[in-house]
Order: sequence, then structure tokens, then C-alpha cells
Amino acid sequence: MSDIKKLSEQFGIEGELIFTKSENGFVFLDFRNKFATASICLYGAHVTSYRPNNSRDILWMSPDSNFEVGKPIRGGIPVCFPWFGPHKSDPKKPQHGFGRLVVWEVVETGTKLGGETFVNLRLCSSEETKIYFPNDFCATIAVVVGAKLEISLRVINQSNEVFDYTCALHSYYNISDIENVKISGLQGAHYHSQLLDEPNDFVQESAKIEIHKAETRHFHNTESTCYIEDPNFGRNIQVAKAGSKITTVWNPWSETCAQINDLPDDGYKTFVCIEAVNAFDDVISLQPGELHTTSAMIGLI
Ligand code: TA6
Repeated sequence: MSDIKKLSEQFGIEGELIFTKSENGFVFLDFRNKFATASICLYGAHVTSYRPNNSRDILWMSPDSNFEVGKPIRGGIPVCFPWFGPHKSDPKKPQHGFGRLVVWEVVETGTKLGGETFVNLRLCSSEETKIYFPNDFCATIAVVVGAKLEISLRVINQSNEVFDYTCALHSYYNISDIENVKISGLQGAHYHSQLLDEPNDFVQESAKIEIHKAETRHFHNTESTCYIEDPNFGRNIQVAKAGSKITTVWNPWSETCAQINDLPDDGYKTFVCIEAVNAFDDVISLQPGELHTTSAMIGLI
């Protein structure tokens, strides 16, 4: 029996959740319910689309994304785990961890009483993960597709020792034009810019952030909800989060974009990343048996 047939029999939900396989063998879960459509790729537990009814996609996908084992998918919601950014001691280890480079296992699907559809995907430590990260863990990506998209990364320490990890739900939002959107929710927060020599420390003075150049701002000690006002698309995207004290706002702008081979040269114009992060002064330290959950709740208001 093909893996798709097996998955469909075990986890498919008629008219609501189907499994598909792309030409290059990537397996997707495609959701359709009264609220929205959505797609998740098992490679990386990667949400590639979330489209509430009567709206265009909230998430941005690069038309040049690789769907190739060993490379991350560009766009949607990459899951950065068990480290965010470059590995702190070994630059040869993959940027943003290996969570986005491996296939996650489907453990449960279902329909909630309100009609939302959910899936839980799992990645547990193995010989393969121990090449990169020595500790025993189990991570779950739980996604609920409803009037909002809820995504959670839950990590349990299954070893006998304490371990640390960093992570991000690195969402790419689909916008009309980077020069015409405003991001609110971060006023008063301290941030450091990854593009300047570190350490640096700024305060977000204005209520609304406008982006007119490359930005990688890591906002500290904030659990606030952010909003992307996009008058051209006639919508405001709401980005709430839990279990994360760092919010990262990223846009590469033209020069960096041109150097990233899975982004079109003008790709930077139509996305902005607002990421729920645990890193820097918000590293997660888990005692044996302990767990931590990082979540993002994404929708329109
Ligand atoms: O979260 C911001 C960031 O770490 C940037 O520095 C930039 O590199 C971006 O993520 C994308 O990283 P990626 O490895 O997906 O190209």
C-alpha cells in the first residue's frame, strides 16, 4: 500500500482532510472546512498555505522555493528547532536547526466541536537527530485550522539531564507591498538589530513600524499581539503568540533578496516575517520530563 493510501485511511477525513503527494515525493495534508483552506507539508511540519474563506492567502510562499530534501522550504511557516539562527558553536550545522529538514510523523487528526480541523505531527529524537543534537526529546507541531490558524510547537525533555533549545515559528505573511504596510503591537519594546554590530539596544518609539530597508529586528521581553495593516489588500492580519518572549521582524530587502537563490529578486516586496521566537535572553531550559509550548495564532480582524 502506498504511504499516501495508508495515511489517508488512517488519518484522512472525508471532504475535510486529504493527503496528496507532489511530483518530487513531498507529502501534504490539504484542509478544507467551513472556515478556511490550508496545506501542511510533512517535510518540516511546514504550513505552506492558510486561506480563510473570502480572503487571499495569509501566508506567503516563494514561487522559487526548493522542495528538495536537505533544503528548507521558503515561505509559509518554517519551524526552526532546536536552534534559531546559526548553531552557537558549530557553523557547519544547519541554520535554524534540523526541524525544517526532516519529515514529521502524523499522530492524530480530527474535527473539533466547532468544526475546526486539527492535526498533530511529531518528531522524536533518533540516531539521525543525535548527530546534531545529543538530547532525547519529543516535539509536536499541533495545527488547528479554523477562523484562525493556531500552530504550536511543544517540546518535551525525555532525557535524564537538563537541556536548552531555541526555536521560532518563522511565519512569512503575504502583503500587497512592503512599502505600504504598517506593523503595530511593539511600541515601547526594546530590540536589537541583527544587521548592526552587537550588542545594540533600541526602543521601538513609534506605534507603527514601516519598513523601507533591510530589517532583522529582535524585540525582547514582548508577548504582545502584532497587527499588519495592509490597506491595499483591505485587511489587517493579527499575529498573536504565547510561550515566546522574542518577536522577530524580518525583511531582507533587495540586496539580500537577490543573494538568496530560492527568493525571486523582487520577492521581498510582498512578504514580511513576524516570528514567535525563543532565543537570546529567552532560551528554553527543560528539566527531565518538563515541556514547553510556543504558539502563534494567526487570523484576520
Ligand atoms: O529570523 C530572521 C532570520 O534569521 C534572518 O537572519 C534571515 O536569515 C532569515 O531568518 C531567513 O533564514 P533562512 O535560513 O531561512 O534563509
